[in-house]
Amino acid sequence: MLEILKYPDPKLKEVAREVDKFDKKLHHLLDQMAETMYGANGIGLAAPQVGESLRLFVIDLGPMEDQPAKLYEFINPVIESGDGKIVFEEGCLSVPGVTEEVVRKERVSVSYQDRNGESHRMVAEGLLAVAIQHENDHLDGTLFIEKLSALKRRLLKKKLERAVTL
Ligand code: Y12
Ligand code: CO
Repeated sequence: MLEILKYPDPKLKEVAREVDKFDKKLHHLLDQMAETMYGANGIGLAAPQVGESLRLFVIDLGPMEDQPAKLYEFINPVIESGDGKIVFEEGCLSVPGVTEEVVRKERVSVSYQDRNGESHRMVAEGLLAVAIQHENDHLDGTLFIEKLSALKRRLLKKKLERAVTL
């Protein structure tokens, strides 16, 4: 298991760099990230959360509506477009103990590469679209708590800072 960095670790605020080597080291990192996500009962994990400043993330939402669980790996993702609006109660393994409603696009079109460097495009909606946007924000150093109203964000940050200094 890899260590999951927690808010307010400054590494969570960095903009991650593109992946340019699709080698064994990358495959090992992806495998370790999936193991870490499952081990922490998460449904998504981005490389910056484990201290790796790289543009990649893994998602597994578990079994849904008669569909078996599926592990998604997104490398160098780019959200090309989005539409609609969805409000979802989000949590994050880097902000333990906090869940808040966040407004996102209901549907997104995302281009990305797989672990072998092959390019793909996917249209995702609902929970998968939420997860992709949440994880993609990590690659730009943004946590879901930054998406809240100014008042909610201020109250929550005070609460989190108090918890850190206790
Ligand atoms: C929808 C919303 C957010 C995402 C991003 C991925 N988020 C997670 O994987 C959140 C995991 C999580 C796990 C927690 O711990 C346990 O369940 C044991 C948790 O509970 C506490 O921190 C107390 C909160 C969040 C994808 C899709
Ligand atoms: Co997160």
